[in-house]
Amino acid sequence: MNRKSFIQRSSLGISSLLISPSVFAKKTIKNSKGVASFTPFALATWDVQRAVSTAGKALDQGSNALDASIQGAAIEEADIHNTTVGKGGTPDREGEVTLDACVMDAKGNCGAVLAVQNITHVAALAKDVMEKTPHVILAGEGARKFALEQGYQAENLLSEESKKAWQKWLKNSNYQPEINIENHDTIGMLCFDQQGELSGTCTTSGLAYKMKGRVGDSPIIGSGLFVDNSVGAAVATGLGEEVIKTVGSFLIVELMKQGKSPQEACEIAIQRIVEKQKGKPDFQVAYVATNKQGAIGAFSIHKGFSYTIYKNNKCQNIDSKSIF
Ligand code: SD4
Repeated sequence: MNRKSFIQRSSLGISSLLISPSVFAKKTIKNSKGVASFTPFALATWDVQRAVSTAGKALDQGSNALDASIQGAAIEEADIHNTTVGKGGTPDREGEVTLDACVMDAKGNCGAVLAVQNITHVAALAKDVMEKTPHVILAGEGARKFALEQGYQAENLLSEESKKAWQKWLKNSNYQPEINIENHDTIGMLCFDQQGELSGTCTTSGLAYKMKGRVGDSPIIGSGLFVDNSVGAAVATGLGEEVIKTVGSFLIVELMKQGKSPQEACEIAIQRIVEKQKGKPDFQVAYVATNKQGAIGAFSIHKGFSYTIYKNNKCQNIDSKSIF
């Protein structure tokens, strides 16, 4: 550790102890590298307790925040019954499942994949783009080709369940954003590790029955996810078009940087979307955020959004506050 990061870490530790002693309860414990050990936690959009516990337990065992968030997200990506993420995801209106994901680490590095077909673990693929290419984003066929070169297996992502639902939808082909139903279950996962570092992952099959080629906020750094390790991190779920227009996750982290709590920052970011609408919006957007002191905020336009947190061996799903 260089002197600057030592000083930053030391001063962070002192001020954080004053703010939230429980988060830093293990501060005196040293890990194998002799570095002060923070109490880790994992946090995600929606009721995904298996995924969040997986990430949280990995953090308890010393995993770094980025790997833990990807490991947690992978649980949902592999779950064929989760029709909003990974394998079994809801297809576009042409019947093809295309996945979006991004990751961002504590150093501010990021990677993303857009509209990828046939690859289940797109969060891990986004990390590979970040680490193994000179780029930040790979889209479509290029992302798929890169995945295959890296040894990922090509798989059919369209489950029988999702195929049947799509065939039913085709009868009317009625496209309307829905509130809180299955088409709003993007997994955004934020992790804080024993080294006191924050990272995050966002993974989704995007809106159900989207136009072919449509990409939402989830893989867009600053919209679906943003991490600033000196401040905090935020993730989004819901109608991506509205999140992109307000660069929601970046906005929340910047508001925290200016002194807002995670809760205040999430509320302002939701307000920013709602104030542009005439009346009550007929779509959902929700955010979850954390700061470096471990304070958590969540807010949504409509009722029905919840988030999950794992800390100190306890996993809980909590209903978010909302405007309506
Ligand atoms: C998108 N934000 O593609 C995503 C959708 C979502 O659960 O949250 N789905 O716009």
